[in-house]
Amino acid sequence: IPTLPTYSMIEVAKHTTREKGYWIAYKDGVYDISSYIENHPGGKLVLTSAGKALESCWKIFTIHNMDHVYEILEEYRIGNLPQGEREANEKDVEKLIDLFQYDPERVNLQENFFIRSQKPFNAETKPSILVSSFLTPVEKFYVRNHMHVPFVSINEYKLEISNEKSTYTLSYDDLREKYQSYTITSALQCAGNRRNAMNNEQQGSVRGSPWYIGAIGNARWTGVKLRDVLESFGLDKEGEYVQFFGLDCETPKRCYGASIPLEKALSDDVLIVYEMNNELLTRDHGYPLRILVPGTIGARSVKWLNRIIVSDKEADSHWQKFDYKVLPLSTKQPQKIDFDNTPALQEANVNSAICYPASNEDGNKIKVLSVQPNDEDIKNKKLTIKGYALSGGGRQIQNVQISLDHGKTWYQTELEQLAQPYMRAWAWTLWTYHIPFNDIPSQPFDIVCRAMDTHCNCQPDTTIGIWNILGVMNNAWHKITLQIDE
Ligand code: MTE
Ligand code: MO
Repeated sequence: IPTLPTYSMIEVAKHTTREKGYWIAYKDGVYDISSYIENHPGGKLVLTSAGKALESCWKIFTIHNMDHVYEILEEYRIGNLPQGEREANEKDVEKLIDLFQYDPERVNLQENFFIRSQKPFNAETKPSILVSSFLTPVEKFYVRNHMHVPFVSINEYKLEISNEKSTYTLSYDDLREKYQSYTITSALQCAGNRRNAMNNEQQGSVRGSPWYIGAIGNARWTGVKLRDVLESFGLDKEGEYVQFFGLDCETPKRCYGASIPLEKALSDDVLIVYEMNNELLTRDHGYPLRILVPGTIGARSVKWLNRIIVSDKEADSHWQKFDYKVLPLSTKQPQKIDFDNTPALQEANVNSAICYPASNEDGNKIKVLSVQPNDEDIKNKKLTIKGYALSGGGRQIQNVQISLDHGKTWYQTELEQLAQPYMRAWAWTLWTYHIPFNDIPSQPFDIVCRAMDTHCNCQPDTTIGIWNILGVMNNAWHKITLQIDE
């Protein structure tokens, strides 16, 4: 745009404060996005690229839907970049991509996962694997990373624990030697699990990684009680929240972070974990230490734990304040005010899904699933159906049912679950049902499942009443359509 002045990247780099304004470069333009940031929650994220080229941040975070930002960006254009600066930006991009070169090596990905993004790495477990064992093997457990995987040298590692008045540190060995170890079995599920079903024609599309039903797993977690650690420093008396920050940071001050109420933090089963299924935590799952908040959305179980802060406030992180919330259901363009007025998600809701039969193809793409009954099923003249169910806050599943006529008639499934103390049912439930061939209506046919927890919380039949723009907490009846090939 010839009528606008030309600014170098050096000039752009000086504008990273409220006083000077927040400038960014994108393609061959220079933009002053100060007023955009004031009014848009997503703007806070864009802020990480203030003074830089926008591409340098967004190219690597491929899952963020930034299309709408690019569209409105033109309104904020104040100038042009001189020729040649573009190439310089390109180098910037490369530098940032390098962060991911320290991600762990990952094996058998195609066999175990549907991969949602590589940088950052996000992969969900294939459905048939979910129901093939009560504990999900570590190498098949879903991975949800918002950034690169930080590289931790254990000798230098220190966990910082503080409140406003005092700061303490623990080495990895201190933590393992000074506190008693505990093991619990607990499911971990992303609040965005099953999000893709909220992308539908009637209701529109939602933001975020398009998970099918596999952003979930169930494991044994070993560590020390967060309560024991807080008590040992006298940090259990004051404050309303406990904040956790990871070592994965976009800038030194913007690290992954989340918080939970102090009361939950002091409850029996919130752990600082070092082992998953009796093996040291792997790097993708938070080595050397992560938090496990059972019964609560996965986002609060912070990996690569760096700091614990007892505070009167919730964590001041993007993921606590501007994500993982069920925004007012009519909201299509989230505003800061929506986020400020909506509580951060904590406890999970009741949910279930059909995982078998399944195919190796991405569940999101299958309209009709063709199955060949196995020999056992042919002999018994029954088709075996399996899935998982779970609820939040320690509530046990009391039943899971399936229907072949969209909810008029229901069949009770057999449950595999652990005996767990009241309100401490953290593990998931696996369920099985054998459909007599005679009960199968004309083909192809739909199967839906639904679960009820011990507090009689039920799943809604469709997404109609629960659709939300961030696509979180989808627990509508899960439906698959089958065609039996004989
Ligand atoms: N902790 C850090 N430091 N960084 C992250 O990106 N992702 C969170 C949570 N803890 C995340 C994190 C989210 S949204 C989920 S669902 C779980 O970790 C996923 O844990 P997993 O990758 O071990 O399955
Ligand atoms: Mo998540």
